[in-house]
Amino acid sequence: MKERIEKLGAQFNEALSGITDTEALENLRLQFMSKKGYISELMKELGKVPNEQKKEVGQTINTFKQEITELFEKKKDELIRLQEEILIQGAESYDESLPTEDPTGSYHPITLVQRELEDIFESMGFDIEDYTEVVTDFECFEAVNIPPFHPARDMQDTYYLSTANQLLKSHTSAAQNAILRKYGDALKKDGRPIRAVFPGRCFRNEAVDASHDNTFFQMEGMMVDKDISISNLIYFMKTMLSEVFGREVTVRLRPGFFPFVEPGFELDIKCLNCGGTGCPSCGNSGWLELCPCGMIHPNVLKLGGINTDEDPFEYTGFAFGLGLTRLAMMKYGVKDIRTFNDGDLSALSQFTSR
Ligand code: FA5
Repeated sequence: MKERIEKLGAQFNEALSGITDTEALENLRLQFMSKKGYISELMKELGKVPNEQKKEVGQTINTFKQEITELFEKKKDELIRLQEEILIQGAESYDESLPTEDPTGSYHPITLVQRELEDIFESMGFDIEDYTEVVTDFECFEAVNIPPFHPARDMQDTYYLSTANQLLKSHTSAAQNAILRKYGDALKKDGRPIRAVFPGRCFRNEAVDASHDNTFFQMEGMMVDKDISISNLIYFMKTMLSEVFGREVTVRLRPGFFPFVEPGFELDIKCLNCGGTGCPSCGNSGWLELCPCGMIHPNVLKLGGINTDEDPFEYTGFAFGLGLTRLAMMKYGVKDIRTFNDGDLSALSQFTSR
């Protein structure tokens, strides 16, 4: 038996020294260590060895098994290292500074519209803010005057997370409280008006159609100072729209209910895809709800630390929630909102040069 083990050892070493890839190494391992391999055969033969020699022979087989296992592992590591070196050498021949023949990437149309709007609002003295997509129930609802169990919550079918009190932002108004708190001190101490816009992705459990998606962008805006009125709101909305479209567009302002503004309005734009005759982009109404807005509700200003109960109207302000995705539809003549999220590069890469 000892002789047989020695012979197998020599056979293993010889085979191992000629191996240059992991597949051949695995075959050798199976030859020796699989259920039908040489080691199993040796273990079966152990049964025929006289009892007084069994212990010693058993130990020799185990030692042999251990030795070839170690040699196998060592060879495996060597081969993997070698393969990595080959890959690294190959990578060195890649020069990332060389020009590529692939066409350059393009901006998503929403990014383009968002940047354009940011420039417009920045030129009117607005700060640009970013906000998280996961927010708390307080930020999204309570801070904007929608208490728990209030029926106004039904206006937005929301994705709640299993984490306590968190949800995917259903509207950019979720950042209003943070904005009021961030800029409130400068308003009260230095008289610097709050003027901020904050774009962001919103999520709602919508029945998706040509003008509704479950993931879309809004751009919220707020202005707060002493004596801010509806005229200020209308001026900023009109300026923004004529700048974005580069021409006069037909808008209509009608009353709208949102718990965080009083009074509240719906600002609709006459559908630019059909000229107002009705099409799927505007739900066949000829008008597209684009930018609800209104004068900020006293409760929101109070919760944001701006006014106190003693003088709930010391500061006033307006807020709006522009549908950025719908604006992009109108600006670029996109007929179906789903185009923006379906990842079809042939459609989405057309806008950068415009
Ligand atoms: C709101 O989300 C309010 N937070 C807006 C607001 C802010 C009002 C500040 C007053 C003051 P609404 O649910 O209507 O309101 O959405 C605002 C805009 O987002 C809509 O006019 C529309 O342009 C866009 N929008 C809403 N739902 C979708 C959707 N499912 N797909 C695409 N755009 C949408």
